[in-house]
Amino acid sequence: MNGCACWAEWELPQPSHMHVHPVQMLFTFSTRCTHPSHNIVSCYSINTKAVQCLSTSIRITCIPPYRRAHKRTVIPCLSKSLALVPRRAPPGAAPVVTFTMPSMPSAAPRAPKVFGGNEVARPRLSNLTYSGSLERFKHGDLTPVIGREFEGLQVTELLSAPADTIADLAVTISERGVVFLRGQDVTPTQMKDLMLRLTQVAGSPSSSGLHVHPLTEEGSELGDQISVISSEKQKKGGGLTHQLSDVSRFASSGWHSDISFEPVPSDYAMLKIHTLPATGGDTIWASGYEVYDRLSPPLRAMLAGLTATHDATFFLDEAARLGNPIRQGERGSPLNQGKALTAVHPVIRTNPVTGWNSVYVNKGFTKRINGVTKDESDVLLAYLFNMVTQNHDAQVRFRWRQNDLAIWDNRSTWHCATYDYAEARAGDRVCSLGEAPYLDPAATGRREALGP
Ligand SMILES: O=C(O)CCC(=O)C(=O)O
Ligand SMILES: [Fe+2]
Repeated sequence: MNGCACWAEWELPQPSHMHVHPVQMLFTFSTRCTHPSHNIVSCYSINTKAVQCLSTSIRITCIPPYRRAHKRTVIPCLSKSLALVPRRAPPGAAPVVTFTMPSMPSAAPRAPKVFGGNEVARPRLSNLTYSGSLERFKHGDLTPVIGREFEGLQVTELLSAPADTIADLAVTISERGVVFLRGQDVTPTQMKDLMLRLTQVAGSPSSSGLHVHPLTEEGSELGDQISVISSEKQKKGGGLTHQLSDVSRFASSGWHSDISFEPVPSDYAMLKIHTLPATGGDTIWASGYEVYDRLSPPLRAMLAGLTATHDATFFLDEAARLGNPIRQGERGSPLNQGKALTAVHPVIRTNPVTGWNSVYVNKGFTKRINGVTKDESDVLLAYLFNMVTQNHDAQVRFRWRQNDLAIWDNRSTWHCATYDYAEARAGDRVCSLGEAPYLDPAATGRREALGP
């Protein structure tokens, strides 16, 4: 059904107060949305058995007329009285039961009913709205499903911009997957500042900050939270991804989503490339929303109940080989510490900013789908990885110019570097941490949410 993520739940009177006796009799309850943009009645059919089963609660899903405008609203917005009327009652018949729902504070944060997630790292906001503040900058979409490029928008300007501009940036990145800002005059410290603002305005948990990569050396030149991306470093090992230590001759072996081996992985990442080969060194991103949308409903339903184990034990080997100790203290979240670079996450993940589902396994770090046999896991993972690498119409390839900067949403995209050059290539990367990954069972894919 085209239900949105907007829902409200009230405690119903005890079943004894509800004079709903006839077993299996169908009822329709309807209620009017009081939110200004939802002037539609939402109807649901339930039977008495279902009422009795639920006994103290009913869940109502709202189908709004303006899906785009509305889908970002999370305030419980249904009217307070509810009447249960037998569906085939004679015209004018009185409701079988009428009751008034206890009022709920409209901004009351409710623990979402989700699969996965963690109390310590839940998103503070969901379904952000785009206010249009970035429209004044020259921009264009690079493909229909992923990537938007801006010209003339400087990170330094964003640093002093009002919060709704930063929220618009977050929505744009989360909807388009990756955003490119050409020609940036920005220092690593300013990159960190913007990253912190972005993640906070986008509603990341208060326990999440900027990531400290387990391979970042203590006292490193640009600080703990900047990772230096460098072809020279990569040649020696110790790069952030393990493409060159991998024996595969497929360039696509490097597809990954940053730091998914952490219990609280990245929401956003920012990379500026300042040193470039004459040609080559492009980066490719792919849309996790689009891959989710291309799965059949039965496969989606199966994957929605599964988790996968993400593992970066190879970083321990790399660190040992280089003689560098791994960072075992808090790596940006109290949930990310210690030596075990491994985490279990839902295979399908909801992005809190857009409310859209994405596939969340990646070739770089995901080793095993849990709860199925190893053979099934191998087949499923190979299939999902192929969906990323073989659907070039779900990808965007970016040709860097000096000092270009990319910001992407790691919850709903993958990316892959291209090692097709001999000269030096280098840049700085910052990664912020979001929420512990979760799946909201009421969430839909991007295409369904946007409508035809
Ligand atoms: O070097 C690149 O193109 C991408 C590096 C990367 O994976 C990252 O910055 O997260
Ligand atoms: Fe990466």
